[in-house]
Amino acid sequence: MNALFFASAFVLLSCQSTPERPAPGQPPVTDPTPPVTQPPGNPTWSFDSSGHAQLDAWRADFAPRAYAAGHSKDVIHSVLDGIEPMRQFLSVSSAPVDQAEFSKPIWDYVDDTVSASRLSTGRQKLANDTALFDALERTYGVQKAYLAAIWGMETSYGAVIGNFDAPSTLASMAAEGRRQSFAERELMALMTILTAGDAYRHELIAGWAGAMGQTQFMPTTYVAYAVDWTGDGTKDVWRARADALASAANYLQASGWRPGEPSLVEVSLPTPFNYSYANGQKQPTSTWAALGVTPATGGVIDPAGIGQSELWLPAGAAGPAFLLYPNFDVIKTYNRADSYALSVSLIAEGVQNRPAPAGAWPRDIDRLNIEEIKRLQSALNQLGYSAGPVDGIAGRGTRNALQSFQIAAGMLADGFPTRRALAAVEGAL
Ligand SMILES: [Ca+2]
Repeated sequence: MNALFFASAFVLLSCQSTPERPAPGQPPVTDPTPPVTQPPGNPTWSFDSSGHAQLDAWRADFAPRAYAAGHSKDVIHSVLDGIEPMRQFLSVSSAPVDQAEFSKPIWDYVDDTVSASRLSTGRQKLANDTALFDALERTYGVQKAYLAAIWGMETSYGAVIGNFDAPSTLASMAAEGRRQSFAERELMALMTILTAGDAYRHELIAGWAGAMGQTQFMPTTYVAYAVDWTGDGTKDVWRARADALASAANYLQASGWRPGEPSLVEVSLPTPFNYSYANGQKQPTSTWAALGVTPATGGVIDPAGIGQSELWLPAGAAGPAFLLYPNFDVIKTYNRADSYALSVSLIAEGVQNRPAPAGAWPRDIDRLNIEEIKRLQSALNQLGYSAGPVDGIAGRGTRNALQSFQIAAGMLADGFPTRRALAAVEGAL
């Protein structure tokens, strides 16, 4: 993904045609470079022009470096011959690349991703593939509802895996420059995949940012975690749903998934409630109970007996409330957005016929646009509440700073950026 990471309350998308599609993690993988000693001498490199000077210049520079890293000349040519400039990274006409950014409230993101059709399809997929999901849950310890939820979120259960050529996509990202070393690492992982015979060159199909297959693995993630569940000798995350799902389960297990535990539990808060407890800090389950925090939809607030959790109010005091457990952070190794982990969690509930969230979103609240969030951040910084960079993204730093201001001002301290909060902060300058 780009250096843009989602804020907890607002989701920043670059544009409709190229939604943020972060990698399944950038895990601490081993260097995918094969330990090959090259024959002596420097081969000469010759490629047909891609028609894009910047891409050609980058390729001429990268090919010998990939060779020096141990990849064979044949494989380097296989990956780099015929690459084309991709407009999501490189301007290919006189029309500028659309980089319009807009903020989107988290409830719109949840509405879009936790749709009725996605839930009903998920239930069907679980019912049709019970044996597979049960076996994956037994093997990797990841509950099948969460596996189905990630599959549904990433590619609508394999229906939308993208149609970009992965080498062209990553080469364009590299040539664009801002994420050059990341993209080059991923390209070398593609070379490793071809060398291992896991896929043919023409099968390297990806989403717009290079993530591949039904569970959207970046190439380095594929090299480190992809699994041949079907036993046919290839890790076909594109066409074999069993390989893709096993690979995702293997990745989640390696990222620290805790078997049998929920990622979150929706709760109800008493009135009045001291919202300053929703500050990103964990509290013991006994503290939540003593404060009057109760489960929103029955059961108990800590069904797995984990012992502590963080209270999260994704839309402030007027919206639903959740206790976050460690698996929430494991989901975020797939995609660093809180909103993504929330949607995966809600889909996992929904495919088990547990409607969530039970609490209503504050759809009519006077939330802030990007310019107003920048004003809020600037004012908080001037007042000595460190909101971090003035970037128009109301992430945790901004919200914690606002909450500190609200506590000092004796206001309802939920850290949620509304016009009323902005007026109070600017009024204190
Ligand atoms: Ca296979």
